[in-house]
Amino acid sequence: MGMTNEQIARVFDEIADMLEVSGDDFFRVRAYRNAARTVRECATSLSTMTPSQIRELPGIGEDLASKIETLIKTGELPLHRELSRKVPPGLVALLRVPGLGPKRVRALNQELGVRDLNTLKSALESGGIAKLKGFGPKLEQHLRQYLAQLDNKTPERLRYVDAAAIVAQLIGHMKKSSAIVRLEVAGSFRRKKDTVGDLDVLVESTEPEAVADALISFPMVKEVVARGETKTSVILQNGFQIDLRVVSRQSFGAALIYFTGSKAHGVHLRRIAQRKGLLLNEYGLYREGKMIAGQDEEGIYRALGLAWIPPELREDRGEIEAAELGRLPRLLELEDMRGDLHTHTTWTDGRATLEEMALAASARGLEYIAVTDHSRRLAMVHGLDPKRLREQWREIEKVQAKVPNVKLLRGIEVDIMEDGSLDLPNDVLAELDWVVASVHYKLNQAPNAMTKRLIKAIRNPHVDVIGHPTGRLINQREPSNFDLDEVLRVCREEGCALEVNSQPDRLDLNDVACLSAKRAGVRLVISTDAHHPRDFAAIEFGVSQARRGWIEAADVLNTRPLNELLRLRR
Ligand code: DGT
Ligand code: CA
Ligand code: CA
Ligand code: ZN
Repeated sequence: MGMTNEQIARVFDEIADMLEVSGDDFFRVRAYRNAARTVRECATSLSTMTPSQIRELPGIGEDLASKIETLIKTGELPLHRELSRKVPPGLVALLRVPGLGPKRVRALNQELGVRDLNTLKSALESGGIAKLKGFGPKLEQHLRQYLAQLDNKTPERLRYVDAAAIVAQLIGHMKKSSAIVRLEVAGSFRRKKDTVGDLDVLVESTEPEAVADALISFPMVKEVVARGETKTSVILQNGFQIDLRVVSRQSFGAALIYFTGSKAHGVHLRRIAQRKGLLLNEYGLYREGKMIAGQDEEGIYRALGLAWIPPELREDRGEIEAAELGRLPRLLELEDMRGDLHTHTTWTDGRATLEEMALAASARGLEYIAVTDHSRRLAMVHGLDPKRLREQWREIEKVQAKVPNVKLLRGIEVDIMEDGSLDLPNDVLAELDWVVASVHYKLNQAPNAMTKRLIKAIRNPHVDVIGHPTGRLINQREPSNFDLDEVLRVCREEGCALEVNSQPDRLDLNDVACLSAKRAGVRLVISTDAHHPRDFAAIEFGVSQARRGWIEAADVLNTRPLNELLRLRR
């Protein structure tokens, strides 16, 4: 089975919490807390240690050692399971409320029936708390303020990448439950939206109780907000919500369509069903009360006269009409990407050398990368002036000899100045294989000025692509305002491309702008803006946004082999 030290430590911590709330012996609670700390701080993975080595760990006696062995072997512990059944999870969460220790939590539970944050709130409203032994008006006031402040925190939508990290952990946890036949994360996450409001998890199972238990025991869960027969909702420590629904095999496809959404897509599908005299809901597709499809998505779309629609397209932006006519786009795939045309190195603000980046590109099977460090305007990161740029070309030559299978293009990410001129002279730009031009300062110019600024850069014949065109940073900075249609028109006229920057907090252009670019006949470049070898993996996020924007391989320059790419340059 194998568990990480952190996972083992968490089980011990949870046992300590639950023992504490149920009023267990102080020394026993402390023994589990100490064990959790020992395990967490142990530099070797306990799963690889012999039983006698485990017994030698400080504070780990015979009893704890055999519990660790059971955990490693089976992934769980009878004591933990038993306590989880007895102690409501919301009660443990109350331990973390400032001012509430185990004694007070127990008193609240026994005297006032408080089980979690919600019931604590009701108890405060009905005013019984101040009268409890060991409480008082001051603590009551304190708790009120604390809960009010929790309410005011509107949780932000998570970046897709952060949701993906939670999903990976959730799947790792849930797959330990044998009750789960199939699990899909639906909702905006499956549609690969750039931000995700909450997770909608669908599970096929005949044991909904066991599936709900599995979710509730997910270590990141802070609070259970709803638990019904087939639906359970929890809130994680970071405020993010997970909605779980358990469905039967025969309805799985119908539920998947319904909960993948978008809502607009679902409403449109139901209208089509009605037109055909059918009824579509989250359980299936019915004709005169008889189910004619429901187990899989394809069958339902087919019965509606539609081709199966990739989740990224399900926004009711014309995909249903296209599916009816058999004219869905053949969406870009990750494997179509042949090169990366925006990368940085330690010559400016990258955190890996040119050689490390080239080797990483080679390991990922890229055919070419453009080395596009910053220009001199970005003095903070030692942007390149013409002299240092020429020095970099000598290093490119050397590294190219060592890494022959990835073509290294001499490039630059040149700054677009406030008036639209570029930060390096044209004769220098003319010597480069690839020029990205980007705005990095004064992003909040008036729309007219920004449109002019971009257009002037686009009109420069040496510019191949505009980098991160709107400058937005998800949850941090709004996109700059400009006339996108006008910019697209000039891009088309000049043959200048626009970038889809794949960094998880940029995703710029976004999905909708990708679609506008395609309709305007403007080519895209999908790049990672990698500052480190591990950043190359971010290409996945750029490709997802492009897919949401109906982009096909032919719309993207760096799906082309190198010779074709260079021929297509202006
Ligand atoms: P999010 O969570 O804000 O990022 O976006 P979604 O799309 O995941 O929305 P969510 O979690 O509220 O609901 C998941 C899916 O469930 C949604 O995409 C479509 C379906 N759904 C939810 N509420 C309704 C509704 O009132 N009518 C219909 N037809 N579908 C709904
Ligand atoms: Ca959702
Ligand atoms: Ca939801
Ligand atoms: Zn940049």
